[in-house]
Amino acid sequence: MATDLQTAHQIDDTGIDLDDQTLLEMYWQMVRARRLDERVWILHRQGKIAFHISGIGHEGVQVGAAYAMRRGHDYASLYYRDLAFSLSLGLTPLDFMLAVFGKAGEPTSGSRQMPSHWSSRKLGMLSSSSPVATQVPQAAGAALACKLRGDDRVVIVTLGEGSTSEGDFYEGLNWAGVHQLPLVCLVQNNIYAISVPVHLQMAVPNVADRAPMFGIAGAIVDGNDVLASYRVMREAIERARSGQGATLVEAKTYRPVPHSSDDDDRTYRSRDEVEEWKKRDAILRFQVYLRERGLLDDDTIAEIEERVRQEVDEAHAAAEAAPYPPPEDTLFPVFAPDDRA
Ligand SMILES: Cc1ncc(C[n+]2csc(CCOP(=O)(O)OP(=O)(O)O)c2C)c(N)n1
Ligand SMILES: [Mg+2]
Repeated sequence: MATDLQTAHQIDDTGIDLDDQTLLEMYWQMVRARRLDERVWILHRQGKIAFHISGIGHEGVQVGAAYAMRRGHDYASLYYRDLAFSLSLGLTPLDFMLAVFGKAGEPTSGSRQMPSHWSSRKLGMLSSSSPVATQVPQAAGAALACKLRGDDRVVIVTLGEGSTSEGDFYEGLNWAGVHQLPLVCLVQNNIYAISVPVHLQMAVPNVADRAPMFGIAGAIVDGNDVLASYRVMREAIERARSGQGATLVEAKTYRPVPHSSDDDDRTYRSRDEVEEWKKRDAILRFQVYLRERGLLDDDTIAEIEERVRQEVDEAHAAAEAAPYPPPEDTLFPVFAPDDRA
């Protein structure tokens, strides 16, 4: 469902069946991801960590998408912006902090990979690599495995709009169309690939316009509306689960911060543009909605902020105090353990 972003400051809760507790939990997930992310920016500016790639601005679509999944059952193949998505699937703030500090005990690779290369067998998160869009054919392969096994799992794969220029995107979705795979490809269109604006990336107005050429369904959603994102993703996931094939979902959103800690976004976009998008921030919009529903007020907002601050403080302190991996760890793990025994 297309949404006019110029006028969409409200939350579209049409057909949403989430109970009050779940709505508040989703709000907490978004705030937790935001505050954790902000803390990591500070750590970088203090010179305590080497690199950060931020998910700020993308929390609405990611939390909406994660809650649309059967978490712990479906598979997710995520990309570096997906902090809020990963936390919603069960990654902890400490897991992430260990990664940004490069410390021992980091669960995805013992800090062998850069931060934000999410993976967890336990949480159903496929391992990821740095070349963008390689996850799309990998996820299509996982979806084919689900289909061949005859289970009812769905694979959700995410990427940015710039990454849809890669051949892997076309190969993966072509395969998904041919084999009617239980795959949902979620493109988080934040209108920039580092400094390259979307109009230099593609000659059609929407990423989802390409869905018909793969023979799959397409949908566009306002990614700064958490409930609209939830609904569109849930429809796509149920379509996949019921054997009706893949969907290409495009969530329109924005990254109000630089691409990464190594980027100066003032060289390629105006401050006015950034400020304009900040008014459509997903957390603020959800907060207004929850206030109107009587689920939040100043006191409960402050309580949630305090709970989140404590959680971020604890994760930060524990990761900073943790040891670095021993040097010999560089020699392994190179191969996955043989778990057939
Ligand atoms: C194959 C490949 N080419 C280039 C890069 C460098 N690179 C990393 S992120 C990125 C931008 C991707 O933009 P987009 O897909 O829109 O996602 P966003 O960062 O905006 O969320 C680029 C070019 C890479 N990692 N892999
Ligand atoms: Mg982008």
